[in-house]
Formats: sequence, C-alpha cells, structure tokens
Amino acid sequence: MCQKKRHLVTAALIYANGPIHIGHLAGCYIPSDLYVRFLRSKGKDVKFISGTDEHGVPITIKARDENKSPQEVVDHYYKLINDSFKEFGISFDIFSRTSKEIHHKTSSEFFLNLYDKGTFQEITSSQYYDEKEKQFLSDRYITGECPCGNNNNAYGDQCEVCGKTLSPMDLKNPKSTLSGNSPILKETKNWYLPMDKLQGNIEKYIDKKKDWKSNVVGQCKSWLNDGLKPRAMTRDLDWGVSVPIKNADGKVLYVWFDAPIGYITATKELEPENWEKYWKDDETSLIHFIGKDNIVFHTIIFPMMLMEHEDYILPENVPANEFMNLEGEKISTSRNWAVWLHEYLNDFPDMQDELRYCLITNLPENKDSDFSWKDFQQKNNNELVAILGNYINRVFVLCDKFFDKKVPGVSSKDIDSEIFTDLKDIIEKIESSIEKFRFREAMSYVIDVARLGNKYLTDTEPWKIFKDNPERVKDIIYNSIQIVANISIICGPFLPFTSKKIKEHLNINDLNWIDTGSEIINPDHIISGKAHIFSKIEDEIIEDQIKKLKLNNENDKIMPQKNIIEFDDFTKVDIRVGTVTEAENIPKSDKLLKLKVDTGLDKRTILSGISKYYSPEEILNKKVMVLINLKPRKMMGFESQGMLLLADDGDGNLSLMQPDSNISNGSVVA
Ligand code: B3M
Repeated sequence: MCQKKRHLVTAALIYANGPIHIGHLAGCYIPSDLYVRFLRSKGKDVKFISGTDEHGVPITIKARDENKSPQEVVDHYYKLINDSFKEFGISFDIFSRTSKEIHHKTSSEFFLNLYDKGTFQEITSSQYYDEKEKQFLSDRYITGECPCGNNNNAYGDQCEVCGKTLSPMDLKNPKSTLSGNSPILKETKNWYLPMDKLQGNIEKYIDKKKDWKSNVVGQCKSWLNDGLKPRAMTRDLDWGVSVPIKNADGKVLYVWFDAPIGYITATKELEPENWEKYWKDDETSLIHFIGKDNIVFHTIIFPMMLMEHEDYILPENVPANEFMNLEGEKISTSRNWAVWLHEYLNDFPDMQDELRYCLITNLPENKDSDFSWKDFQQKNNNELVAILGNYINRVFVLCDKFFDKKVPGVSSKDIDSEIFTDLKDIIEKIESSIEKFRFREAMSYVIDVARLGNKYLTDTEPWKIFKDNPERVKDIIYNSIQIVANISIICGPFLPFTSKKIKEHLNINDLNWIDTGSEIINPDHIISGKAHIFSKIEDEIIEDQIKKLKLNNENDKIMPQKNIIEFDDFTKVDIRVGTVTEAENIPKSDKLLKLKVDTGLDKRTILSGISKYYSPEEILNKKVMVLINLKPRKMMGFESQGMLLLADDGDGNLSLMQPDSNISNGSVVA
C-alpha cells in the first residue's frame, strides 16, 4: 500500500441527467466506497469526494427533451441520485454539485491561472453550426459516422462502439441532434489546450506508473501512440461556467475542463481551511475511481491541467473498471435496460449488502462482466445465506445453547492456535488484494473466513462432546466467537450493513481493522442468542424482476414524444383522404410498392415501403391517408409524389391509417 500520510479518493462526478443504475455502482461507486471504508478502518486520514456533473450537453439535451430548464433537470436528479447513494450506504464525505457558485469560482480561477500563463492557444476555426437552432454543435449536439466505420451514430465527442474520443470534424455525414439538419460551417474562436506540445510530460508521468491496471495503461498508450492533438477547452453554449475573460460572451468552459475541477471544489467545501494539503502536498495519495469511458480525461487531460497549474499533485492511480452488462446485453438508459438503484431499494428494502455482494463478486475489473437476476439469487442463497449467514448464526446459537449467551473463557491461548494463523494469512491476503484494487478476489477471501470457521465447527463437533467434555467446548465457542468478531471487521468495507448487524449481535461497537486477531471479545461478555443476517430469495421475487425488466424494455420501444411544435408548424402539413387505384411490386425492391392514388385533386404515383406488410392485391381499392405536399422524391427510378400514413409500433409492425367511413377523396385530415 502506498504509505503516504493521507489519501484523497474521488469517484466520478456523475451527470445529473438520469438516475443511478448498477453499471454505475460496479464501475466506480462500490470499488471506491470499499477502498475508502478499508482505509478508514485502518485508521488512515482519507477524504472521499464525489458529486454531480451538472454542465455539458448531456444536461441540456435532457432539458430540451423534457421541456424543462437545465437547472430544473439537475435539481431533480441531484436529489434522486444523492438520496439513493445515501440509502445504499455509499459513504462520501461530500457529494457536491458543479452548478454551485463555489465551483464556478474555483473553475474560473483555474482557467484564468492557465490563461495568464499563456497555456492556451487561441484558435479561430470553422465549426459546425445549426442554422435553424442558431447554435454551434459540439459534443452530443452532433452525430455522424465514426471513422472506425462501425457506427453511423457516433457523437461529436465519442464513439460508443470503438470507444475513441472524437471531435465533430472527425465525423462523416454530420447531423445536428437538435434539428436533424446537416450543419453548416461557421467561424468561432475558442481556447485550446495544446495537448500535442504537452504530450512529452504526460508520457514521462505515465511511464512511471508501473502499478496501474493494464486496461488503463492500454488506453493511455493507444492515445499517446496516435499523437495528441490540441483540444478546445471552451464551448459556444449557454449552459456552464462562463469563460472568465473579455470577448468571450456566449462561451462556457468545456464540461471536461470544469468537471474534474469539481473534485477540488468539493474538497474546498469539505475542508475550507485544509483543502490545499489534500491537493498540493506530496504526502497525499490522489486516487480517481472511474469507468473506462472516462480514462483519457483522468490520466491525460486532467493531469495536464494540473501540471500546467504547477502547484498541484498528480493522480497516483486511476483504477478504472470496464463495463457491466445486464442479462447478457449492454445496459442502456434509452432502452430502459437497467436495474435502477432507487427501484431496487424500493423493491428490496434493507437488502443493500445483497446487491453489493453480487456486484463485488462480478466487478468488471479487467473485462466487461454481467449481472443477472438468477445469479443474484444464487449468490444470495448459496453464498450469503448458506455460508456466511449460516456460520454466524451457528456460532450464536451454540453459545446460547451451551453458555446462555455468555462468552466462555478459554483454557489457553495456544488451543487451536493454527486456526488463527490461517485467519491471519487470509486477512493479509484480503489487505493485499484491496491494495491492488482486486476487490473480487478480496471478497472471496472474506467468504473463505466463514468457510474456515464452519470447518472448525464441523471438525470439532462441539454439540457431540459437550456432555463429556464441556471444557473443550468452551475453547471451541470462545475461538468461534473471535472468528465471528473478525468477520464483522473484515466484511465492513464490503458489506457495511452486515458488519454493523454482526457487531450489534456481538453487542460491541467500534471494532477496526487493527483489532483483528484472536482476542477481540472477552469472556463473560453477553451476546445475542441468534443472528439472522441474510434471508433466502424465492424464485417468484426473481421472476418478477425479470418480468419487470422485460416490460420496461418493451414500453420503451414506444417512441418518446418529439419536441413541441407551434400550431403553425402543423398547418404546413397537407394530409388528404385518397383511394389506391393501382398497385404493383417494383422488381428490384423488396420493400417498395408502386401505387397510384386518387387524392381527389389528381391521380399520382406514390412509392410506399410496405411490401413486407401488404401485397398489391390487399392494398388495391383501400381508402388511405396521404401526405400530399411532401417534396417529391426519386426512388428506384420512379418519382414518389407523397407518402401514405402508417402506424409503426417500433417492433416491426406497421398498420395502414384509414378513415373510418367512406368519406370522399380529397377530404382534409387535420
Ligand atoms: N460526468 C461522465 C459520466 O457521468 C462524467 C464524469 C465526470 S468525472 C470528473 O460518466
């Protein structure tokens, strides 16, 4: 373990544009909480920092979709996220927000410091601009084809398929996500971090990090090998921290410039007098817990900013995790394919540790992993209930049965001392694994302690020998209670609620890592008569969750409401009743039918992509609704002069829209 005097541990500042799901928990919040609880239990000086990232395009897009102001969106999600983290037991020392004034001040000062030093390059360049929305298009306001060739819908800042960080100019066939239009190019001035010039310093820094995880180093190397390019640290947007210099009206700091500074702001809020010792003293170990999509920002861009500021320490380690999938599929907020923390807490009140356990044993530490409800049930029933809970309860019940809840004395410290040698070995392994950020492995060692205790009882069979040899049973129960007390300590970082429950049954508080060993609970101390820690989860409960997941997912195929339009927008649309008078297949097309439609005004050709759903015979003579003033389009060598209206359920089913009487052709639909 890094022997520095103090530790500053951060967990990614999550965008306040949606609730927390299990992928977030497995990505960084459980690993960081586990690590911090371990450090605290070891008596270390540690501060645990996180909060919500409330700027950037993800927030403004959500606000637009929901017809709310960005502030309303972040206020709503801050509360939801903060409440769920609290109830779930993530033990931040502070959970702050980047929309706070203190953060605007801190990040503006940081920017000015670099600006005054001449760090930034002022570059005027042509950027994509949406003429309709009168807005420059950066980050998620623009989509297009990624140069990787595998994603036609990559964002202006990142391709979610190949994982590369992009700039809008990298995209082919760019489209505005605001209007759907192709953007024009327009000149604008922004301030760039000259990452190309600073690459050498970062290389030296990363080269020294021999203990970083291979997935993290791998991503850094791939970036560095490609050669870093200058990156704009400002944006033409109206939501964010205003660029604090003259002639920068209508510009804000790039969200990835201000967000990591949020860690500094939160430390300031927490320790107004002492925050600098956590950021500017070499005796602090700074660790950033994040998910893999945030690696470059924490290992390259933020360290560059800190280096340029000149008086900050740099991250000691950035133990990023890969992603967690759900039931074999990628977690998707838009498809509602997720287990949401607030819903879990509602459905499984007081079962925080059961979820924590399943997530810890499945952490995506080196590669993507998978959560499934069946696995959750199996891990709960076969490991937590059958091994850990069962062992603990056995010890309490035996102590009650033979000694009326009073801890017996031990005849000699050397009795069965090998069990404590084994225990000490396992505890050392747990420590070493946690220090290497191998939390899955560490969790399995905790369960090994319960296995060790169970085996000790099975081997010594106190229930069989009590009659003939009660003195021997005293030793066995005394030792077993010490093992349970050790479990209450070492499971603390992993299963904090369980640790607390066991301590309550042992009738003792304030046990820390330093207390582990063979003499924790004194003879004559009174404990509970039994300890029911975990409960079996029945099949129906799991089936309900699976059903709920599938149902949510289906409901979500329903297309969300589009942006509000004015009545005038609607009046531009000319829809009429018509009748199909001719219908035929188009030889080379497996989608289109060529129709002749009597619109009352004329008889016109319309090509419609319905041949999978209607044969020419089926559609002939049908009354239809036709959009007649759609700009004519050429398809398969024919000009289509309108469009039939069809309902689409998003699941591959189409249905023709028809009037429900024989109303005459040319009637206006409005
Ligand atoms: N808000 C990305 C995310 O929520 C970003 C992290 C910022 S950490 C400084 O995944």
